[in-house]
Order: sequence, then structure tokens, then C-alpha cells
Amino acid sequence: MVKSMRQSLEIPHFGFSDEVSMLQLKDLRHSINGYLKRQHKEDKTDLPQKLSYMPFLVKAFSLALTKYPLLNAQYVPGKPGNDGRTTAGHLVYRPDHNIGIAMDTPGGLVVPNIPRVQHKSVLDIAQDLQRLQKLAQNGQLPPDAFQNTTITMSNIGNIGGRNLSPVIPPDTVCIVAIGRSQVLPRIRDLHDGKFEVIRDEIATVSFSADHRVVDGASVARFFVDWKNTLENPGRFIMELK
Ligand code: CAO
Repeated sequence: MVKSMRQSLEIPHFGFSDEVSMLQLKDLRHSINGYLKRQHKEDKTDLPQKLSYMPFLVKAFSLALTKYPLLNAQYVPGKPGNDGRTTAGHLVYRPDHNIGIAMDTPGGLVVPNIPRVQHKSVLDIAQDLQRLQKLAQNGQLPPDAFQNTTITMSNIGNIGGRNLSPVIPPDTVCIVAIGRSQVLPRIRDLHDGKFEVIRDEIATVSFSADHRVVDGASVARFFVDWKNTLENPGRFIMELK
């Protein structure tokens, strides 16, 4: 861990932060969890008891990655040649979205990944996440759970805290941290010169990205796409195959 953190801190990185309204997602989750509760009451299902925010956050992230694959890439630094010059670094684009999930466990932080998220439904992701969480809590994650991570998400919101400066894991170019969503007042533009104060539910998200590979504008575009899905979760249905 110490070695990989040192490698990570050598990456010339920058931060980007903004907020996401979780109001629509909260309603969707409430409705799905109500359905799951009824199914379990009638003993009709082997589906999970309930879904947390995480499977939705992960799926929406993957939908945005499909449009902005640079954030899922790997930067391979150049090597010193025989002539004393260092060769140019290069990028490797990776088709699979193997999304690393930071997990707080009795044994400390671990970051297994959910592989090939681009092919999975929200429900598939929820099941993978629950399986990984169970293994992680018991210190039983197999070595392959940590292999080929292409990007990482760290949700600190189940514990508390709004902003985090996440450290980019080696062989990836981007990480996002999600803070605890809170009820906060926000102003809505009614587009006729009038405004209203609304009760919103806000989570702050904080990115760190490798500045050799991505710039702030690219992360901002990626973020806007991710945010649009989270704030208009009907897109999950539109993207169903
Ligand atoms: N805002 C508000 N509530 C949140 C939330 C957020 N951002 N994230 C989770 N919650 C809530 C969940 O909805 C759930 O509430 P309910 O029981 O009412 O449904 C509760 O917190 C517990 O969630 P969970 O932990 O069971 O599940 P999860 O899928 O949300 O998170 C995981 C899974 C693995 C991301 C999380 O357990 C974890 O370990 N987080 C810590 C990561 C960490 O340590 N990051 C720092 C890395 S740098 O050292």
C-alpha cells in the first residue's frame, strides 16, 4: 500500500469538484427498494434486500465512460534509452470498465473492482458489490479481484464527510470521491425572471486526474454526463438493451 501510494503521489494530478442533486435518484431508489421489500415479504425472490446508491453511481459512471474513454485509459511512461534520452510515454485505451471500489474494512482500505461494468445492469452491479463487500469484510478477497482496475470510485458517504482529495491508484488516470448527500436549500430558476428556493439533496463529488493524460475540460465534460444521468435517472431505462 505504501509503495503504491508513493507511486500515485508522483503522478502530476489536478482536482475537480462539483455537486450532484441526488433527489431523483433517491426517489427511484425508494421505489425500487419498496418493490424489493414487497417481494421479500411474499418470499418471491432471491434479489437483494435493497439497493444502495452505489450501483446507480457505478452504472452512470460507466455510461459516461463510454462517451469519454480517455478517463478509462492507462498512461505508460517512457523509459530511459541507451542514448540517455527517455522515450515518449504512450496511452493504452481499455475497452472494459473494471471499476475499482474503495472499501472500508476491519483490515483497512481495500480496492477490489467490479469487472466489465459496461455489460452489467444496475442489479448485476448491486449483486457484484454485495459479494465483494462480504468477501472484503472477511478479508477473503482473491488476488484477481484487484487486477486490471481501470478507474476508481470512493464513496465516503456511508460514513460522513463532503469533500475528499482522492489519490489516483497506479495504472489509472482518474478517481472520484463521493461525499455524503445532505438536505440543503438551492435556488431554482423559473425562467421568467423569478426564482424559488427548493429543498434539495446534494452530494459533493471530487475528482483527481492525471494531468499528463487529461485536462480539466475533459473531466468537466465527463462529470456533466455522469451528473445528467444521476439527476435524470430515466436514462438508465433508455440505455437498457
Ligand atoms: N450519501 C448518503 N448516504 C449514503 C451515501 C452517500 N453518498 N453512500 C452510502 N450511503 C448510505 C447507504 O444508502 C446506506 O443507507 P441505507 O441503509 O439507509 O440504505 C448506508 O449509507 C450504508 O451503505 P453501505 O456501506 O452498506 O453501501 P454502499 O453501497 O453505499 O457503499 C462501500 C459501499 C463499499 C462504498 C462503503 O461501504 C465503503 O466502504 N465506503 C468507504 C470507502 C472509503 O473508505 N473511502 C476512502 C478511501 S481513501 O482512504
